Amino acid sequence: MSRIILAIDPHKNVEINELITKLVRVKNYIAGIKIGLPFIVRYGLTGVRSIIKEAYDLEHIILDFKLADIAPIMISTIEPFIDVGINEAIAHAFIGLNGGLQELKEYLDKNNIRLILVISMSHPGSIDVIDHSLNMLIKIAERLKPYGIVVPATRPYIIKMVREKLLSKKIVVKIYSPGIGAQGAEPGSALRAGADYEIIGRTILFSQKPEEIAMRIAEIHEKLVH
Ligand code: BMP
Repeated sequence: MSRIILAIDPHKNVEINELITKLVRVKNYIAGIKIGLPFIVRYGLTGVRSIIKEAYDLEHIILDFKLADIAPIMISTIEPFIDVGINEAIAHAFIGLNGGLQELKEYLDKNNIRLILVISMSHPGSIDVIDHSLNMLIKIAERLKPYGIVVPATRPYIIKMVREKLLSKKIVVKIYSPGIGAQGAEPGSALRAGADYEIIGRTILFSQKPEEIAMRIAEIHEKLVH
């Protein structure tokens, strides 16, 4: 079973139809899609509806605004997307619970949308800032019990550490790991470290043969998950 979450981030002048065509070509090899600001600022709500129309039967349809604001503003940001067919949304863990994530989670729960929290990021700058607060961010996850967390494939030791810490508290969350391919991590490496999904964008989306790449990665995943 594939554990690929396809990050559909358009580059420069790409037409939405090209992205939709690519999605259709790789659909059999992916577990879900993730759309975020680059997609939404180009194609708007209409574009979101068109892409979800092609992906509605996938298990994970993720809206990635990496929300990081006071609760009413996060809720107002996500509200127009509640009925378009998304079932997961990403927010930053570092904003904290009271006045932030607590209220956001209650709102998402009410609307049957699962919350995913960013605990650490895949770029090197995360080591200088976010990762210093890793223990605190893990505590946020322990208290809020989101459906999932984002932990980078570029630093598999963090995936392992976070998974062990949460398991020791009997907290089961899905771990989504970006950083495969274009950012340097090998396909399968995050799953091996304890992740549930690998978020992959450019390596598949910008390839001339997206289905071949997706199929090869899905085969790697199949050997790793039972
Ligand atoms: P790519 O495979 O093209 O590098 O894309 C990675 C995707 O994962 C992008 O959508 C990006 O927003 C997301 N992501 C990331 O790269 N690092 C993080 O720490 C968190 C992310 O959500």
